[in-house]
Amino acid sequence: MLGDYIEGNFGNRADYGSPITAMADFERHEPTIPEPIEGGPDGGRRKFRTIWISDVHLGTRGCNAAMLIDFLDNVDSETLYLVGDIIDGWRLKKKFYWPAAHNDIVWRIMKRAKRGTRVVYIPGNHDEMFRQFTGMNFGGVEIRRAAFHDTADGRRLMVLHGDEFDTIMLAHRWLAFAGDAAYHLLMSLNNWVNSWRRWFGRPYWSLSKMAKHKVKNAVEFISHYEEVVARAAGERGVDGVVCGHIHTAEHRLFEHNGKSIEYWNDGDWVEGCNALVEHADGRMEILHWPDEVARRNGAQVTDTASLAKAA
Ligand SMILES: [Mn+2]
Repeated sequence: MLGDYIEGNFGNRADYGSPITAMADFERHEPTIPEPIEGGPDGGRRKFRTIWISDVHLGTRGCNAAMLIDFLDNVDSETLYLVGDIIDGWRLKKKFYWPAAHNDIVWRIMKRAKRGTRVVYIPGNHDEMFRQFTGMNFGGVEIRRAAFHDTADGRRLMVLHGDEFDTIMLAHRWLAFAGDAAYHLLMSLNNWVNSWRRWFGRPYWSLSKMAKHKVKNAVEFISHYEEVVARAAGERGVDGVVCGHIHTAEHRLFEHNGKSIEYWNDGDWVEGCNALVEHADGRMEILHWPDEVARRNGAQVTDTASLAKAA
């Protein structure tokens, strides 16, 4: 069919038209939730020098798309780093799940790139299929394996997803996948068992103990991971590192050969809904977006109350 099209009779308008008609299947879908106009009635967007987000997991039910849309509509930056696991290819391969809100997020990011924001996309392990396009540029979105970011106050930070330093990921890919599900199950079972313990006084099953052991292991794993990533940054001679991957937003300081190394993790948009931001002066901060929403709503309520009083 494609051969027919290429070798076909281009003089015949009818023949020429049919493959084009087939192309119309790829319709243009503008965002279902329209983007608010910049600098609109809500006083415009909070401007940052840099924003880092990761572990969005588009294509899964876990992704908190509504919260991320709210974030994107309320902030702006000169540079936006997408620090991996933005699209979850692992889950999409098993089951196709792509709600309108997930499409809206892609639209917002592409529009941002078009408006002039430098967008750097560093694929993670769940979106590793995009790593093959490293060095390329799609609609203003640069694809990189890692990046170096210079802050306004002159610090040099290494930016990467971080699965490169996940020993479980490296040794047993299947275990990383199974371990993730098992961990969540154990966490909920632990809660369940604890409430039963409250009723019966003593546990008749040792699962809670096991769950606690697993949680302790997870805490140790996170701590070890942070140390390994910071050490790698120290060996690279940079002042710090920004990563994602473990869904745990964090800022820690490590020592490497007498030099202080900053560890920053920008969290996730599954449970935490965190972003890492750099202010104009180079100061960095982890934002917990649900807290920001609560603060904003609180402020609005106060405003309405004062307005009511005035009236
Ligand atoms: Mn990851």
